[in-house]
Amino acid sequence: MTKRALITGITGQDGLYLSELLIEKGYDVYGLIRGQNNPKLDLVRETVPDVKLLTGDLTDVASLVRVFGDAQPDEVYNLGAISFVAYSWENASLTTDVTGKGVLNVLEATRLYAGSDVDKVRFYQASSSEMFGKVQQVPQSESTLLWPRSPYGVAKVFGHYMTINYRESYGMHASSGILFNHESPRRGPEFVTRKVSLAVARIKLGLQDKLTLGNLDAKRDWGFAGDYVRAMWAMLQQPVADDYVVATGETHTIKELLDVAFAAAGIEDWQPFVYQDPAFFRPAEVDLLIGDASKARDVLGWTPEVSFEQLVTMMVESDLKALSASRGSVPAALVTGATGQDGSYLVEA
Ligand code: NDP
Ligand code: GDR
Repeated sequence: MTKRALITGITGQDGLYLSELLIEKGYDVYGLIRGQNNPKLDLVRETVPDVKLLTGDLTDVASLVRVFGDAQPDEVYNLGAISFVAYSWENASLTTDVTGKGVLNVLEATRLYAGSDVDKVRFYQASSSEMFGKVQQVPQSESTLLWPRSPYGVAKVFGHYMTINYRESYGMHASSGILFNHESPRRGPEFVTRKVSLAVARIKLGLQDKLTLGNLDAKRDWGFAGDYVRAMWAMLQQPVADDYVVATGETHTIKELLDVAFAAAGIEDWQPFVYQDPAFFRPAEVDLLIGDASKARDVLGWTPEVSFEQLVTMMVESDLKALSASRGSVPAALVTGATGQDGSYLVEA
């Protein structure tokens, strides 16, 4: 029988990669989409046209109950969240509602949907290496003490323990993937890897001459999103639910990211282009992330396939290609009298 999966966060980076993977495996995929006119709707329809979209919001438990009734899922992947760490200080309460309590809402909708048959559905929670926060132990594993350093991290810790609690309280097949940073050409431009790859491409094409960043000494364990969604799926295929760290085991500074990204565009020295601004520093930083994914390797058989250098080069090349294509396809026009009535309508058109 065809398996059915419900994904929250369908418009995000991971939602798209996971949809592609599940469709390739023959699943019927349902995606939760929010808002009356989500700007990423067209992107989802173009990238994964077979996904069926259902309207709802992580903060609205009634909408989730309805969506479960419509999708009748065998597997639920809870990827929806306010996921930008820097933003979480500015909107801590909203982040707590969506990234934290949103998990409880989906767990509760899952429990109600399953009723007395807990084996009816399996649940995946998108936990994060941001939960480790202040460095206690290197590399970080499933048993490392959690010490979150941002409102986002605190909200993720809530979701993580709530997932474990539902597993222990109700016997639900609820697993939590503690994923370290993973990136791709689909990464949002607010995150540092994509901010850098876009800027490098624009600098190369003469569209920009300056890249302003925050802390260049932070270290992250960066992998490829396409590799990481395989681990999510593998967790839900296990006979027993559990928690797994998913990481490459390699760490790099932002400076090393700059080295590889600029080199990928044929620019030897990034120093003349890169500036620092305190506005991009965080009130509290996670200084060092490096994950020990040996449990995922041993139990799930998971290993990453794309290296750091390949990942960063892929992102720069993708941005160069897209920017070159869009530049080539937009004709230039000179409008005299642009401030007048007709001129301003013409400029707008
Ligand atoms: P994105 O930021 O790309 O996507 C987040 C998704 O959440 C979007 O689809 C967004 O939809 C949705 N969303 C936000 N608010 C709500 C809401 N109130 N109701 C329903 N949906 C909502 O994240 P990623 O794809 O990168 O990450 C997926 C998950 O994995 C997130 O939970 C993230 O915190 C977690 N994670 C990510 C890591 C990474 O390195 N990428 C590492 C570890 C964990 P909309 O279009 O409506 O805004
Ligand atoms: P992170 O990713 O906070 O690890 O969260 P992000 O790319 O935003 O930051 C990584 C590191 O880069 C430093 N940095 C900058 N970051 C951004 N965004 N912009 C800058 O200009 C800049 N300059 C330096 C940051 O200080 C930080 O140390 C991501 C998200 O996907 C989370 O949802 C996920 O849970 C974690 O990864 C694991």
